[in-house]
Amino acid sequence: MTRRIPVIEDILSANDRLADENRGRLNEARVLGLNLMASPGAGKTSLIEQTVRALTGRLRLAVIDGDIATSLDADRAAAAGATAIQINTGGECHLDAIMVQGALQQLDLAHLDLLMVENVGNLICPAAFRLGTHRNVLIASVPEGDDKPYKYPGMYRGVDVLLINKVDLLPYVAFDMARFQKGVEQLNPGVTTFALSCRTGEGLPAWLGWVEAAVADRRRARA
Ligand SMILES: Nc1nc2c(ncn2[C@@H]2O[C@H](COP(=O)(O)OP(=O)(O)OP(=O)(O)O)[C@@H](O)[C@H]2O)c(=O)[nH]1
Ligand SMILES: [Mg+2]
Repeated sequence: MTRRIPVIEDILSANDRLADENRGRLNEARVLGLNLMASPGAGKTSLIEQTVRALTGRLRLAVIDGDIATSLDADRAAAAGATAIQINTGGECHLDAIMVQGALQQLDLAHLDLLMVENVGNLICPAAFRLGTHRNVLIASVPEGDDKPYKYPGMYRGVDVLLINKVDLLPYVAFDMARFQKGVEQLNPGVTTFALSCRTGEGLPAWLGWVEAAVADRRRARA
């Protein structure tokens, strides 16, 4: 008889150990790490671009970009002004702690305040693998539909911050905000939520304020 579940548990616990090491390195340098997760095309890189443009000069930022192939997203983050490292997963549907560990070795953490990690676009696998970052941020977007909390509960349950992006499209898309928020509330009551548009800039200041406050908390925290 095969023993499949213990193997999966071993993989996850090995990943957890590496995630703890990553967390230790970030804590030592007092760098806030954010793990940005979302469906393909929800606006992860757009949010990174907006955040980098708004906070460069106030914070020292770096980006780790996870994708199956290409350096397109890291190129966008770099063009916006961040130090950016691309991880190509070679087909894997999520980042894991060892991939992030390799990228951290290429960064001068002592001279950073904020590290944003763009995970591979999907709502399933990234939720299962801790990276060592401090906060999980989920970017939902209006065109995806209001049923996503119901269909992908694992992702919605485990996040610390929820962004609802592309609110500029609300007049054109059948997205029932009340239904969406009811689903979120059942899974993750009271989760910090910001509705915004990376296209128009609506709602971005509240997100940027949250980021700056979280960075300040991290810098005050003991290593
Ligand atoms: N209308 C509108 N379009 C947006 C908004 N944010 C992002 N987009 C567009 O959505 C598309 C996907 O945005 P990305 O930022 O590349 O999305 P992503 O989540 O990084 O995508 P992957 O990395 O491929 O998973 C682009 O065409 C963006 O211009 C928004 O607030 N409103
Ligand atoms: Mg992207």
